[in-house]
Parts: sequence; structure tokens; C-alpha cells
Amino acid sequence: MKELKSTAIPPERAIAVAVSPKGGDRAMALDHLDELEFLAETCGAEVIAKIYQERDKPDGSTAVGKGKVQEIKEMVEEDNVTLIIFDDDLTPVQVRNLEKELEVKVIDRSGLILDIFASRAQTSEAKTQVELAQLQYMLPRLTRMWSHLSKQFGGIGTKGPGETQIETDRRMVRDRIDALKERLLHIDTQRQQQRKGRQGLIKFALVGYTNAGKSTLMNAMTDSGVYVKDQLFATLDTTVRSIELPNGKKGVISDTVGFIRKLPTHLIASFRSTLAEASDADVLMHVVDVSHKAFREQIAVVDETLAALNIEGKPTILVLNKTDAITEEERNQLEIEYPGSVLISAVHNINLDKLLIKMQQLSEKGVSLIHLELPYSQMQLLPKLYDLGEITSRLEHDNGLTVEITATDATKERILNLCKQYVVE
Ligand SMILES: Nc1nc2c(ncn2[C@@H]2O[C@H](COP(=O)(O)OP(=O)(O)OP(=O)(O)O)[C@@H](O)[C@H]2O)c(=O)[nH]1
Ligand SMILES: [Mg+2]
Repeated sequence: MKELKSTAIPPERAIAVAVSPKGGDRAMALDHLDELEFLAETCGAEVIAKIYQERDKPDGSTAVGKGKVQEIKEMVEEDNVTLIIFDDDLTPVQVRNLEKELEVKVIDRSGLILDIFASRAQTSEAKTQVELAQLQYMLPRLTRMWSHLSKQFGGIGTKGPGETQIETDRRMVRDRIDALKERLLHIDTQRQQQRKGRQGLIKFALVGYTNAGKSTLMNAMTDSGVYVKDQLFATLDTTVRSIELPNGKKGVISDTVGFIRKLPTHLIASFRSTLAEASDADVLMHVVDVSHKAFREQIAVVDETLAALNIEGKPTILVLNKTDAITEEERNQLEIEYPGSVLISAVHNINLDKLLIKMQQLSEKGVSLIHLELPYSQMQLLPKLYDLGEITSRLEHDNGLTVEITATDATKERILNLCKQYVVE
């Protein structure tokens, strides 16, 4: 009888490489390497060595320089390494030179993150967004891919497919990019419709570094069953659930994709529609894993990413999570360092009541009452006002209606634009 062989693909054996400027923060650079290892593991690769190199600046042709390339080559041969991952973006030229020398696959952090996103994407929206980002990442690298193919097959056509073929391919990729953008625009319109239905409700959005515990918190607060896992980018889509505040007011809370250091710009751009929920929110809840040694840097990365997406400046609650995994002394220290934050543990349900009260306080700050004297001749404005805010009182009299609208900061301006002249102070 024939022996059955396992069809499982053996995990890639990888080396992670970081090149840092001389005299930089070594501890931080090593931390980045650890994160790169976590990213690689998320992709199913096993990191067998991490290389950290200090240089004045990365070498133009191989990033690490000739000597280091030789060193890596020896490791590749000795340890059956199949993949080299660089923490910083490589130029197409650097990838080509490195692959030629080392004779294994070479990728950078952006490529790795795109790979993870591609394997995680479930919904048509996420898939479209990832494919768009992948193609945009690939476009400048097309020449390199072709030269690889021609090398691989040797013989006829070893000089590559020639400019014409590359141009044709570039055009095909560009056409596909246009088609995907079109599709995203359509998805965006649908989302806007959905969001319209939620106007008048207070909107909270969970944001934060990947693996901070956003989905765990969402589940703890709403029973929503969002996928939780100790891996990077467990969540790629947005889930929205209703939530009730201690004062009985209803709101919605959204959980979405997490951020990471050096998130490829194409990816940020193409995930705009997923992140629209956050940009539309009244209150942001910035979830932080305080048990992570680099959490302060992670806070900064999230703030920067929010700024890049123009989602900054909203009322924000700093939610310091995983406090069960730190000491009491550290917890006391955090309370002093981050006044106004809420220390919680999403898995152990610690202080979620405190968080709800904070959410209520912040949402009240963002809510204002607008009083209007609306003449009967302007009744066509009423349906629009119902759409934008919550009409909390309505009194008919001889000349028209006296209306009180409860509006959030986000909608107040739009209401005022619509009927400024009818506002009574
Ligand atoms: N110790 C501890 N672990 C937690 C806590 N909250 C979440 N975790 C764990 O942290 C890991 C990540 O949790 P998720 O909720 O998936 O994190 P996320 O922010 O949604 O991550 P992405 O969707 O990947 O961006 C899981 O293994 C959780 O069990 C907490 O309060 N304490
Ligand atoms: Mg998640």
C-alpha cells in the first residue's frame, strides 16, 4: 500500500532583519524586531534568527551591505532558511540584489502586512481593499517580477519580456486598480446609507494598536461575538453594535481594524471606508495594551495614524487595558501618568462600569440642545432635522413650531447650516 504523505506545507523558516541608524535607540529597535517576528508568526513562518545591524544609513543596493549579506547567506545555507524579512521598506533594486545573492525570497514589513491582510480578509469590502493595496504595492515592482521570471526559465527570452510586455502588464494592473476603486466607492455609499440610519444615536468607536484587546472589549460590552485572538490583525472589518449607557441613553459602538507601526500607506488609504465608522464617531475609545513593554510607542503610532486619516481632535477616552497582567504598583503609576484614562481588564470584566460612566460623561459633553422657532412656511425642513438630530420637544403655536433638538457635536453644525436664522438663543 502506498504511504500517505502529509500535504501540509512546512512552515517557512525565516530570518528577521532590522537596519538602524548608528547611535539610535537599541532597545526600541529590538522591540521592533520582536514585533516583526510576531507578524511573521501570524503568517505561519518560524523566525529562527533575528539580525540587528547599525549603519550610518542603509546600503543602496542591499540595505545591509556586502559583509552582512555574506553572513546571512551562510545562515541561510546552514539552517535551511527559506525567507528573509526586512523591518523597513526595501526598494525594488534592493530586493532584486538580495534575492540574487541569497537565493531565497526577500520581503519587507509592508509586504508581510499585506500578506496577513490578504489571508484574513473575509468580506467583499476587506478583500477589495486588500487587493487594491496589494496592486498598488506591486505596481512599481513589476519590472523586478518579470526579470525574475525570465531568469527562472532561462534560455529563450532571458533578456526579459521587454518594455512592451511590462507596459501591457502595468496597464492591466492600473485598469484593475481603477475597477477596485470604483467598487470601493460603491461600498462607501452603502455604508453612508447605513450610518445615516444611526443619526441621533451617540457613536463610539474603538481604535487602537493591533492586539490591544478592542474586540475583547467589544464582546464584553455587547455580547457581539467578534473574533478574538492573540495574533495581529484578527479583525479586518467593522462591527457595529448597540449599547446602552447607565442613564438609559442608547448609542452604538464600533470595532474595527487595528493599527501598527509602519502600516503601508496604500493599506491605510484603501481601508478608509472600513475606518469611516471611526471618523464618523462622536467619541473615540483608544484601547491600549499596557502589559506590552512598548505601549507608549504604540499610543503614539495610533495617534499618528489617526492624524493621517484626519480622525484626530475628537473627544477620546484612553482605555488602558490588560491591567490584570501588570502589578498594582504599575497600575498606580499609570493612573498618575494618564489622568482621565480608565484602567480596565476586558477579559476579567474589571472597571467596565467605570468605563461606561466615562463614556456617558464624554458623550454628554458632545451633546447640545438647539432651540428653533420654525415658521409654518419652513415645514419642509422638519424631515431633515429628524434625520440629523433627536427632536426632544415639539410645540405647535399660531405662527409655527417651537422645536428642541438634541444634537451631537458632529451634527450640530449641519443643523445650524440648515436653519441658522430660526435659532432662538
Ligand atoms: N491579560 C489580558 N489579555 C487580554 C485582555 N483583553 C484582551 N486580551 C487578549 O489579547 C489578545 C488580543 O485581543 P483582541 O480582542 O483580539 O485584540 P484586538 O485589539 O481586537 O486585535 P486585532 O483585531 O488583531 O487588531 C487576545 O488573546 C485576548 O484574549 C485583558 O484584559 N487582559
Ligand atoms: Mg480585533
